[in-house]
Formats: sequence, structure tokens, C-alpha cells
Amino acid sequence: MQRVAATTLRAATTLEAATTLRAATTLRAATTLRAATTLRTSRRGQSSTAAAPLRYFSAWFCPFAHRATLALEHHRQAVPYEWEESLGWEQRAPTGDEDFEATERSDWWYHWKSPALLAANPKGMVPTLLDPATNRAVTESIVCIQFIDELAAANGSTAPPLLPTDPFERAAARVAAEQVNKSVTSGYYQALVRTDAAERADGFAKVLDGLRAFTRESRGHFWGGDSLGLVDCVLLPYAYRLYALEHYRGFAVPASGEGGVWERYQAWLSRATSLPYVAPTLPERERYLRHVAKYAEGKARSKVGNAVRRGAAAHDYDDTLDDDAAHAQGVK
Ligand SMILES: N[C@@H](CCC(=O)N[C@@H](CS)C(=O)NCC(=O)O)C(=O)O
Repeated sequence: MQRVAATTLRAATTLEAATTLRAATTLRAATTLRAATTLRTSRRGQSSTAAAPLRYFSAWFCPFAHRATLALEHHRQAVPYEWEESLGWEQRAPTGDEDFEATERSDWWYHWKSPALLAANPKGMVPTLLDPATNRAVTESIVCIQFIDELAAANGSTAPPLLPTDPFERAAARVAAEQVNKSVTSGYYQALVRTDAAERADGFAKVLDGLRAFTRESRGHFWGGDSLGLVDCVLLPYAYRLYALEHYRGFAVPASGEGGVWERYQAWLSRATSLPYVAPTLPERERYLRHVAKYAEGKARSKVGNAVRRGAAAHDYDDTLDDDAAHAQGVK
């Protein structure tokens, strides 16, 4: 909690970052998670094998980080962590050194980043997990899920593993997770960020294709069987946020049809979001809509927002193409 308070003070010079972080202290999910972490930490403190909690650099709104949160909460008995709210929105005053019209960016929003996040991961991206004992960091949401699962197994977690034990099934789960990332995640940002109506519709078609494939491959209540697993953790943060596409673009996931595939998908979504350890992690709808409006209105200068405006997929961000200098050369 002390870290969050200090972070809030440092961010107070930027309107949106300060608002976000102040609000985060009352955020249902963040409060629940921090409180739960304290409890788990003190419980683990009684054990001879107790490790220092992981520092978890996250952001309440971030669907990529949400993937790691789901894995951490799934293994909450075995992997203690401390949530550190690390990103917010800020506007940047012109420096006078720009080689383009600084007024162009009067309505652009950049990610403010906590210094602790930048120290742990110079790319300044969440999720980032840091072991305070060795100062080693783990990044990339899908890798974070697998890392948390491995750590949980080493710590004797009693929760079902997120990845199957059979090597062939593990490989299949990894492939499916990557497919969800390429279809649903990229399609989500394409539908939200691109300005051309046909490109937006194509983005949503990718989302639906990804949801269909996920649902048809599912082998039980969840993708791999009867408990939440890697592929569910990769999809769920986006599946839950698809109301943003309906709100800003009028694209809705069908409730029924196609031989029952949409009924099965909706049942999975409802089942997964109702899990007692998942429900408190879901961001509040109106608050998330306000956050993501910056993407819908073309104002978000984040790595993902920049890549998608350039016409690349969300996972193909590249600072050398997307920074302000590139924008000055006409990349919009
Ligand atoms: N490929 C990364 C993407 C993570 C990501 O884009 N996170 C966003 C927040 S939702 C971020 O850290 N953005 C920082 C920036 O744009 O500079 C992952 O899967 O973890």
C-alpha cells in the first residue's frame, strides 16, 4: 500500500494519471486483490518455504495484464503477489523541440508509467512480474501465465494446473492461446481503432472467428476441461470487454445460432466471469468505457494504439516506426 501511495503522489502532476490512480485505491478489484494479497502473504509468512511476494506491475484497465491477474488469482494460495498500479493516461506539453506542429497533439494521450515499472522493464509494459529477491523480471502476458503456473507447481499449489501435464496437450494449448491472441486480441483493436468501416468490420469478423474456434475446440466447461486454463485466461479479458465494441462500433457477439456455438460461447463467458476468484477482477463497465474511448476516438498514443493506427496488428508494435517523430513524417 505504501508503494501505491507514493506512486499516487508522483503522478499527481498529470490529470488523468492522478485520477486513475486515486480511483484505483477505491477500485473494487484492486482493493480486493491487494487485501487478498496481504492475507495470503501473512499466511505464507508462517510457512518455512515462504517466498517474498512477487511485485506485480499492472494496470486496472489492461486486458493483457488481466490475463496474469487471472493466473495469479487461480493460484492465489501458492503465489503471493503485491499489485502495483503502474500505468495511467497523461497529456504532454510541447517541448519546443518538435519538428512538427505541436498543436497536432493537443488531444493525444500517452501512457504515464511508474518509475518502478520502468526500472523493472525498460519497455514500460504491463504485465511485468518482478522477484524482489533476485530482481529478475518476467514480461509478456502469455509467458506470465505459464510462469505463474510453473511457480505454483513448485510451491505445491493445490489448484488445478493452468496448462495440461501431457506435453502434446500443452503444445496444443499454447497454439490455441496464440491463435486467440492473433484473432480476438488483434481483431478487437482493429475494430476499435481503425477509421475505415470495412477494416473495422474485418476486425470484428476476426474476433468472431476466434470465438468460434475457441468454442468448437473446448472440451468441457472450459477450453481444456473442467477448470480454467491457459487458453481461457488469454481469451477472457477480451471476451469480457467486447461490450466496448458494441458500445463504440455497434458490433455485438450473437447470443445464439450457428448450431449452438454462440449459446455455448455465452455459457462459457457467464461461467468464467462468475467464478468467485474471477468476478472481483473484472473492471467496472462504465469506467472501462471511459478509458477505452481514447482508442475509439484515435487519441491513444500507446504502443498498441500506434501500431494499429499504422495498419499493423496489435502485437506488432514497434517504437522505431511509431514514436512522435514517425507521426511527424505522416504516419497516422
Ligand atoms: N504483448 C504484451 C502487450 C502488453 C501491453 O500492450 N500492455 C499495455 C497496457 S494494456 C502497455 O503496457 N502499454 C504501454 C505502452 O503502450 O507504452 C503482452 O502480451 O503482455
